[in-house]
Amino acid sequence: MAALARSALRYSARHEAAASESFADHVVAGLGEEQKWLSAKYFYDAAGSALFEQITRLPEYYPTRTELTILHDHARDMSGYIPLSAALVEFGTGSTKKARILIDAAPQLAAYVPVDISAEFLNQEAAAVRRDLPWLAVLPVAADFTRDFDLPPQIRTRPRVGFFPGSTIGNFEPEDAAEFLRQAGRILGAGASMIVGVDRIKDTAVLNAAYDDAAGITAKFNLNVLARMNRELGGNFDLSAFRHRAFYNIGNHRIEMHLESLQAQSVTVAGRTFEFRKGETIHTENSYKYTVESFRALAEKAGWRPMATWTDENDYFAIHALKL
Ligand code: AVI
Repeated sequence: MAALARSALRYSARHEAAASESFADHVVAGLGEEQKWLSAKYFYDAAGSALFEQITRLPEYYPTRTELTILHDHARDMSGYIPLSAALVEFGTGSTKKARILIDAAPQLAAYVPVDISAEFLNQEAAAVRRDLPWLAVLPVAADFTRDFDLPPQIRTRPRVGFFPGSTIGNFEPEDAAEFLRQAGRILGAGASMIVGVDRIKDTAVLNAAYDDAAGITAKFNLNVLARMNRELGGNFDLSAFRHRAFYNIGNHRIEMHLESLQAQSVTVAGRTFEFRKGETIHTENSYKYTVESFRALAEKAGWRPMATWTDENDYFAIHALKL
């Protein structure tokens, strides 16, 4: 459920035109290309979302744990970038866990606006925050946060602070990440601030392990998209005839996830048949990594001024404060 929010993302420039197409259309188009590919947004059905929650607890998957540590250690400092009686607008609220750390450290906040595509999930989360923090105006917005949406009228006169944790920004192609930041600026308005969690470039072995864990959970997460096509699109993928591949592409500063065909085979899905050569892959995800400087440069290109950056003792992850 938590990851339903992510289903709205445009994971690559190539997906722009595909934003409103059906899963079936997407599969037919993506598997029909020279380099077969699928948008990472299709990972997150109920089974995929549950697997992603497991990933966040894996010993090798450092991002979630590290970001939580940075938030715990520096939330007081971050609070210095949140003006009096401001509204915190969270883009794609998978869970309110991270926002709650910030809210606890920033009693000057007057309102919390979680934005998520799943209204049902959002209302459940909002009710829980309301119960725990009765002094805070909790104003959920059910919307696709990658598109323009209206902020609640109640916060029209309040200063706004955007919140985008989880390095979800890394799943956008860099030009889409810049476009997202530009759009967030338009939505939040003049004088806004933004707090963004971003995974950092680091030792290749650490990165590779985070996306190819010993317990095989990330492999299951990746392969689940084949199972999903079987379930939803009448596919006949044999999951044992594909293997999970994840590696850091140093030149492009990104983890790439693929599903590699272990044999020559033909597969039927969405009423079409696709041929696979032995060793051929379906490219299923990019997860871009940034240095502190390269992310600041991206933010500046999108019209934001970098104000502060907090990190962990290993320099694995960064949380940036930006201002318009
Ligand atoms: C959601 N997103 C930030 C995760 C990432 O690290 O790129 C998705 C993920 N894919 C494999 N493991 C985790």
